Amino acid sequence: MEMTLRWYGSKHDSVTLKQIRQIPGVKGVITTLYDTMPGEVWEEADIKAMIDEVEAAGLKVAGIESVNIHDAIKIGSPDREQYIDNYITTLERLGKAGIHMVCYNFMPVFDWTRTELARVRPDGSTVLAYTQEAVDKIKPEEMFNSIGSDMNGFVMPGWEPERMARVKELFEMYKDVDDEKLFENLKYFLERIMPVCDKYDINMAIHPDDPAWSVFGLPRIIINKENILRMMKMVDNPHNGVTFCSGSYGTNLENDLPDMIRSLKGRIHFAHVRNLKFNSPTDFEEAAHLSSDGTFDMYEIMKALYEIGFDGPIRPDHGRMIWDEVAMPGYGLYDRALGATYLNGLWEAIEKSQTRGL
Ligand code: DNO
Repeated sequence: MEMTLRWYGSKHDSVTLKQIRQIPGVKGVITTLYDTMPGEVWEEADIKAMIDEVEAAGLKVAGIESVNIHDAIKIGSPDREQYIDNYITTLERLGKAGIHMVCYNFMPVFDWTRTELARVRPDGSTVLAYTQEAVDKIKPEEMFNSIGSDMNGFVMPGWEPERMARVKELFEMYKDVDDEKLFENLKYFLERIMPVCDKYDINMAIHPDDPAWSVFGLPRIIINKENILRMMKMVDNPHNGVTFCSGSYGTNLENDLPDMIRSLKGRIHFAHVRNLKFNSPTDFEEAAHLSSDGTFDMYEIMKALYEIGFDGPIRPDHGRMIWDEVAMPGYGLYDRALGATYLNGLWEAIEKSQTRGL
């Protein structure tokens, strides 16, 4: 595996490449052209500038998170052809620039959803949290207003104000899209892009829906083992793979994370590893990465990744806000650096115990 950190670019991130470079074992970043809109073709010059900046800091671009999918593709409207063509051009340019992993999601309207961005934990740190009870009490168009003021002045990915202003309109656009239709549209998209992925060896890594169930009645399909295996089979190409995100699949306590990892052998192209603490099955908060701080057995998750021979980029995921840091919620430096170090420690122990036959 290749340990990385997500970075939003010097214009948007409070964390610098220099700081990332000093986290032991982190050799690369996962980034994106944050100023592009879904559906746009990425300019070659912008891709090059992004790579040059990262390389000048002694790091590499280990993959893109995300090249976002235009709603027309998810809805399956006639104008999707143009947006798929644009996506293919972007992939081609990324492939030519030496990028081989692209993360994306197929969630309608909302990307990841949280009801609190700064819940205080017993140790005084603050974390992102979710309760179904809070979602049930508000209308989708109120979602942004209810958490927007806690973003510490940053624009969070998937929560761009321009997009949130269109929530009502987006719901209307998705009104005829159910789970089956969404699967069908995903299959159509993947079949169209696989040739360019084959040509440039680009691993597509779909991110799970977070939380892993329907929110506000919207269809959500990337939520469990059954659905993800269906997706792997429906476009049976190794470039059609997944981002294994423990914190997203893990929102549903019925998902057996190590078992899911083993069943996806060869198709996990990217891993997000983090822990959650459950107060009830529908009330969870994001804990430190350490197993004992939350609900998941992080050792078993890393061991499953090791055993399937996972060799792609991995990153610690959302961190707690600690040590008075002011940053984008979930994406500060300190707790993610602790997370990377912990995951590296688990990996080293697993690797040495397996190779030395202990
Ligand atoms: C949240 C992230 C998601 C993820 C997208 C992938 O922190 O994990 O926003 O990047 O869903 O497209």
